[in-house]
Amino acid sequence: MPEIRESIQRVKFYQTGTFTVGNRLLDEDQRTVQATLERINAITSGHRACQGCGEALGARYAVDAAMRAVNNQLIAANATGCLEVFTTPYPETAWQLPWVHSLFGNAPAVASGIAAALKAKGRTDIRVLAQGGDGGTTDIGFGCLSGMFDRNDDVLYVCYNNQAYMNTGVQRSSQTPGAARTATTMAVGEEPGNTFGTGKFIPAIAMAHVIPYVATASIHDLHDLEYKVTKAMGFRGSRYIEVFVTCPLGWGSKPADTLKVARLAVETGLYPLFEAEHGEVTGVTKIRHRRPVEDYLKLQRRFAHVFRKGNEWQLEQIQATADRNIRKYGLI
Ligand SMILES: Cc1ncc(C[n+]2csc(CCOP(=O)(O)OP(=O)(O)O)c2C)c(N)n1
Ligand code: SF4
Repeated sequence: MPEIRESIQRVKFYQTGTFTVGNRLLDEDQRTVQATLERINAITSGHRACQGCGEALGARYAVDAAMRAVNNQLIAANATGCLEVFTTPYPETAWQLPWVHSLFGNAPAVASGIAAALKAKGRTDIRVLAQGGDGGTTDIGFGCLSGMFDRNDDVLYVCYNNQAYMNTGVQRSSQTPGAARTATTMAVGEEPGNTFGTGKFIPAIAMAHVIPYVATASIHDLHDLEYKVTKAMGFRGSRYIEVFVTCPLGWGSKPADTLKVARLAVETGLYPLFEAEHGEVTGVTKIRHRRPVEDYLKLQRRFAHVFRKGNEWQLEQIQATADRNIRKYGLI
């Protein structure tokens, strides 16, 4: 078991500037990509994401950081889903890099093909990014993703995890948490919302492939997201980053609470932030102020039923999940 270090905390609450964006008052080397002239605006303004969309925010930071890390020599493959739909309503596009729309389930295979073509042409300077939602990544696209990991193809795959199929009207995915209400897991019956004990945690499955780099990130800490994307681009071979992204429409949260909800997912322990290299955890982000899961759940209508009389057991199950993560990843 290697020594597990705490992920570097480059910006603290008491430092100059905000925790999330900008930081123009910080030294240049501490600023986010978005606060520098080097930013490429990979997703430019005018797209059609909902107000407060965490996926749009996460993708903007992730792709710009990847662009900077490889001197803007990047090609992206994008699975069908909200990110693709809100950025490319025909004949418009919000993308400012070479960008390919794949099918819903084959973004990893398309990216692998691009990487193979670049290798055949000897263009090792051009790098490849693939991205998609949790449905495209963990359900229909999982076979292609696992194959890409198995071959260790030179691709960074970024999954924007909003815990359901949002683009088609909020259906359950295998990343939907227990008790969450979706269009296909209604809040009715003895076990309202999604059942417990099902689903997949893809970062752990990615680690099981012993690929060079796996990380989880959240949009409430965009410095950390940029740091992990930049680090990922320093490796050759398959890399996987999963970004926890709030979806106000699907979760029934206020658009203004997008960052707060994401922060609480991490501070409750429900979404652990860590990094892993070659299958071993190498860093975890410790929880600064541990919060009970109620604080996170009460901001989202998809969990409203867990506060109803008789459903206390659901609350307990969710708290047990958070406690297990805290123990397993050593988050405190
Ligand atoms: C083979 C196939 N089945 C179904 C669809 C319809 N479809 C398009 S996007 C989508 C859901 C996308 O969900 P997710 O990948 O989680 O991304 P999100 O929209 O939540 O970002 C579905 C079911 C499709 N395009 N192709
Ligand atoms: S439905 Fe959710 S993921 Fe899709 S654009 Fe709206 S907020 Fe973003």
